[in-house]
Amino acid sequence: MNQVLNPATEETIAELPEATVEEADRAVAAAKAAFPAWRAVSPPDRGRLLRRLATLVEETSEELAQLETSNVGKPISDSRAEATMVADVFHFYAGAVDKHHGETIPVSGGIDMTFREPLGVVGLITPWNFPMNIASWKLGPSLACGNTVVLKPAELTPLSAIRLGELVLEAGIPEGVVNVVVGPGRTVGQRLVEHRDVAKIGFTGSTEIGRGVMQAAAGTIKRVTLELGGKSANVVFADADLERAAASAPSAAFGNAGQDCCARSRILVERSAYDRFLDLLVEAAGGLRVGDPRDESTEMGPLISAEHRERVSSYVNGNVVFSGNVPNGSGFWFPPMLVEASNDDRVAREEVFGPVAAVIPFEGEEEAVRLANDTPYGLSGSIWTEDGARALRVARAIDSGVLSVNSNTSVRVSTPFGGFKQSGFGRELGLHALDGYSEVKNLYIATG
Ligand code: TXE
Repeated sequence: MNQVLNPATEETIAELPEATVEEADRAVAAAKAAFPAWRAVSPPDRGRLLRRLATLVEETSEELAQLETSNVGKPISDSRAEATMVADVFHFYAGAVDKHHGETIPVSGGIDMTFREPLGVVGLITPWNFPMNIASWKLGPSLACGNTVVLKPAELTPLSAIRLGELVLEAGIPEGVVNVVVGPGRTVGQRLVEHRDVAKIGFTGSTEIGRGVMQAAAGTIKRVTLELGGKSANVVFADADLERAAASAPSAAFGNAGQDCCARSRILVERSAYDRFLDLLVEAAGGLRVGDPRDESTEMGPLISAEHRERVSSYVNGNVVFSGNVPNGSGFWFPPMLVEASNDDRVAREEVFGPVAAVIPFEGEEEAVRLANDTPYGLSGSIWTEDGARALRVARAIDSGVLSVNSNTSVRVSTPFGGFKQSGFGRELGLHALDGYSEVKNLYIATG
């Protein structure tokens, strides 16, 4: 039995049987059987079903948000925003179904055209940090392209995926099109990656497991999209609006208790503004409200598990310039922390996945770019400056899939999201995601 906990109280909120490899096989078989009929549904009708799903998510959004908060420990205001995003994602892909199409290409002797074909059965493997959001980012384009799905949520946070699976059926999407299998990664997840009837794996999780997924996928030349870890830089130049940059830096590093692949966990600050910025940053971090995730004003909740807290605490050494307060008693609490560091320190090199951010000085634009790029990751990042030309120069020079200027946001429904380097490859969200869930077929017709 899988005991599902509320990380803010350590109470068991659900007990679920763990799926076996045989059940994973049955889910794949169901998805395979459902595929011919699902791919044959006309694009406007597929769009209509996705739109109905989006509307159902809207109608169920409070329930979904409460479920996510109790299972992940994230503040209710965040969960509500995430539920809204799930609906928006399904609305977006409902509208995209008939806008992702082929082309005709001028050739001699005939006519050449391309088609976008679905892949077949896709395996979607999701992590515990944004369970329902990340599930929707993969479900939306998978279904829009005409694939059928086996979704395997993380063991710690399966509840919203199960509820989404129910809503899929309620929306009228036929049985077998979406199958949710709750089971361990090393058995059920691994089985999906190796299964010969699974055409593609859409994976979000750690770089370490992602590496194994890529290796295991080689056996069947499976397509993979990997959205992996990050160690994103928040680059603050001396000419920036320091107040704004400092006010936004704590939530960029400590949002979701730092369990965010886009966390700006390396705060790079130009030396000439370093002392002033650090004062502002510490003051802003002190204002962060850590506590009961059900409270509307809470900005940071607990970590996901005791084991994870142990791992996060191993990163704390060096010069801690700020450590916040956390509630007493049960719950996997860990205080937000700012540590002065060099980019060579472990806290600046590895993904902590907790509320511990490194503050690192730099000297000038060249060093800023060098430090920002001195990491195996390349997922996200920010540049704060009032100089527009510099913002563009630095943005082009940083090897990262997603960047923002004078903002710490990373994810929007309509824009591509994904990594460079060891943060993975393939893009989620926007129209780009559709490329990852379809195959291009080229057809030539001789007319001579
Ligand atoms: O990730 P895992 P976890 C990072 C972060 C975190 C660490 C561990 O550093 O501390 O990963 O988190 C499934 N074959 N990120 O344990 O282990 C697993 O069941 C197939 C970064 O959640 O990578 C789960 O469903 N699947 C991150 C999913 O993979 C397997 C998000 C992710 O698990 C498998 C989360 C296998 N052999 C964690 N083994 C981000 N980039 O957002 C496990 N899984």
